[in-house]
Amino acid sequence: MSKLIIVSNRLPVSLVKRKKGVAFIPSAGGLATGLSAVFNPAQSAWIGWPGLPTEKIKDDTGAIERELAARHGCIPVFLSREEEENYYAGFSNRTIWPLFHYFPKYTEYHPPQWEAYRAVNQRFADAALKAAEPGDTIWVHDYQLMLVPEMIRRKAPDATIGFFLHIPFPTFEVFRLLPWRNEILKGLLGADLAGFHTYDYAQYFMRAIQRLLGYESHLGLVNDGQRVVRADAFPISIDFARYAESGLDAEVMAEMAAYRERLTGRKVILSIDRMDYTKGIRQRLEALDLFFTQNPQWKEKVVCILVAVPSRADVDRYQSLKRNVDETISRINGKHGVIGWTPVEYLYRSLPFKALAALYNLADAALITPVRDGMNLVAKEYLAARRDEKGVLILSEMAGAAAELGEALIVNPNDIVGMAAAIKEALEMPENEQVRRNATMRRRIARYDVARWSADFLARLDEAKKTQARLGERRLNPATQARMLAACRAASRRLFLLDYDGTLSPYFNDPSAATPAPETLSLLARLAAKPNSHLVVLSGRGKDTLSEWFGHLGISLVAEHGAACREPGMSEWEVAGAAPLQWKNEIRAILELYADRTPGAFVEEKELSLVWHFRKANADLAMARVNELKDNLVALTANLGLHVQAGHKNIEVKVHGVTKGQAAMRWLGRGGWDFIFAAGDDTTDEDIFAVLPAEAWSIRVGLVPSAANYNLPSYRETLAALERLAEC
Ligand code: GDG
Repeated sequence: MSKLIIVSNRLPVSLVKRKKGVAFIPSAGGLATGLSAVFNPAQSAWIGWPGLPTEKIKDDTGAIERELAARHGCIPVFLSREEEENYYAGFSNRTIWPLFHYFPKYTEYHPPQWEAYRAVNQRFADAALKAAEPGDTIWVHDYQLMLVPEMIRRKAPDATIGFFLHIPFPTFEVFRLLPWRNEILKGLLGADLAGFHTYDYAQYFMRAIQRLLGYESHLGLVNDGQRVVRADAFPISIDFARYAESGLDAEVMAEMAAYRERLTGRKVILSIDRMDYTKGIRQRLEALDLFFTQNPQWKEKVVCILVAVPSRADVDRYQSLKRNVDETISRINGKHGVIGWTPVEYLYRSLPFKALAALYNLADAALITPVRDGMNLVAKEYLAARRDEKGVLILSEMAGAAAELGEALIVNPNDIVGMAAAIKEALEMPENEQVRRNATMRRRIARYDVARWSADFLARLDEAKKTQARLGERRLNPATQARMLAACRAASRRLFLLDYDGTLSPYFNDPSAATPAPETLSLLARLAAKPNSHLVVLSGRGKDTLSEWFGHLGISLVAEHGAACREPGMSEWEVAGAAPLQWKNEIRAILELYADRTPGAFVEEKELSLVWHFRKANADLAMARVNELKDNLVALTANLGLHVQAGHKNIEVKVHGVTKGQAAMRWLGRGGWDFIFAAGDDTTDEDIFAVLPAEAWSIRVGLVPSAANYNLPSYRETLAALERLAEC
């Protein structure tokens, strides 16, 4: 039976040192609580670090491994103190965490820590490879393990790998600050499905790929030329029933009663987070301070219970944050408090679940105002716990949860005045309005709980695999290639129709850099020299370039996507039609205007066409301009007998009816070919595929849908296939 293998930095249980040996306790934090709810040890395995450095475990590792496997379904990856310091406290929490939460000032860039991150990621990947059997699904989690998908893929090319990021994926301007940004993106692209909490994060991820790696994405599918990877939003949720039922638990009720007695009728504002600078605890305290200053009538009538769970205490930023929070709370309590009333009741520790549930159930408002948060589960847990649908959620717009919880009082966590006003509004909100808002949000969370979230992710992963399989079936595989070679060998007249850029050569930013390699020229010469064979190179390039590159090979050439042809023995190029070209002045002026407004774009003039190239331009700006330009051109060209065609990072305006397909008919029309091979990577090559007889061997380079019979991932595989044809 196939199984699910979860890979995350921490296991759902953590090792703690006891007087006699070690013990296991449930791990804290959003990822552990979220995933534990869907983890079934009978059908899954969980790989992760158990939380104590090897130095503290000494020689007990074998026993720990056995106990983790038998009692928890877990496989440990043991880390030394040094690995923990460099990979976890270092690169993960001093580089990625602050940067991805928009704290570039806190971000440190240390090459040795990056090396440690890589080495430890490799250890997690090796553990996953060891545990996985064919048919298993590997689900890698979070920012500490972003290289793992690619590391697994390298050794297990067919593995099913999902990745989920629990923190925000930042915008390009922030992400680009990372010196190792390309490696991180390539690491993630090893997955079949990359999941994020919100649509925005998924968009930022695809934008970064486009800008940094140059891979296009369409409808959430990223194509790196070899594989198609899906990126999508899956807002993580909670175990709704567990929280919804918590208020019925006798122990929870007893806790609530005890709290109520001590609170002597005062209202409660609840604040719960890990002690982290991303959670906006200081700003929240400033807002409380202002609230009490502006609303003295609320003094002694309300208390804020602030729970801060110790976190990453070995990172200095967290130590200084803790000092700062301690001081701010003392200041506020000193300033506003009176004997018998302390405005902020501060707990710096992790509470048992039942105590937490009691607080959720009795709080009149929850003040959740992170300055940046991937999702924030506390917000959802608070709402879920309230069977009475009462209580007011004050939520930061910078939390991923705000995308789903629009009925909350949404605040900007940097707006102290706005937050103070929201606290007042929450405390004074009529109960029927509280219920109206919460009922809607609770229904949403109940429907999309954590079980649905994980099932949804895994179903999409399955679908992504199927999409790949469909594209894979169209791949020119070795068996089909063998049939193709046999057909080529048996044929008496062979025709080869080949595109150049992207098909026989990679793309370069500077088009003039794509001069054919000597091996490619030799390959074309050998193909052309095969007895009874004819070779045609059909390109969008101009006559002069093609003459210069291929003129000496004795092959046929088609320039400008069909505008001009030259066969061996012809002294001149034959130009298709001799249409008057006045249109060029008008169109050129528009294209030049757009080139001036788009740094990096330029206009190329050809015999029968004008081309607007944007491969060197900023991709976002170019996309905006392309749409505008296309609209403009379509309106202008409609009555001029012109055709606007989008190519690979260009837009071409040309005389109607001039296509590579129409040019290919010059040879196809002569008939008598019993082996036809055509390859191209561009939409302009689809015109060739469309006019080929059904039995032709047609190949679209790049894994995209096409009228060709087969696909090959890149020009490399195409050259290899041609090499075999030349030899046969
Ligand atoms: C990361 C992302 C994303 C808190 N205090 C206690 C306690 N908790 C539990 C809560 C909740 C979890 O810890 C915290 O989850 P969050 O989502 O709020 O925050 P992070 O830990 O930063 O989680 C976050 C999450 O991953 C999931 O993808 O939402 O954006 O940063 O479940 O209940 N639990 C107990 N005692 C406490 O005192 N028992």
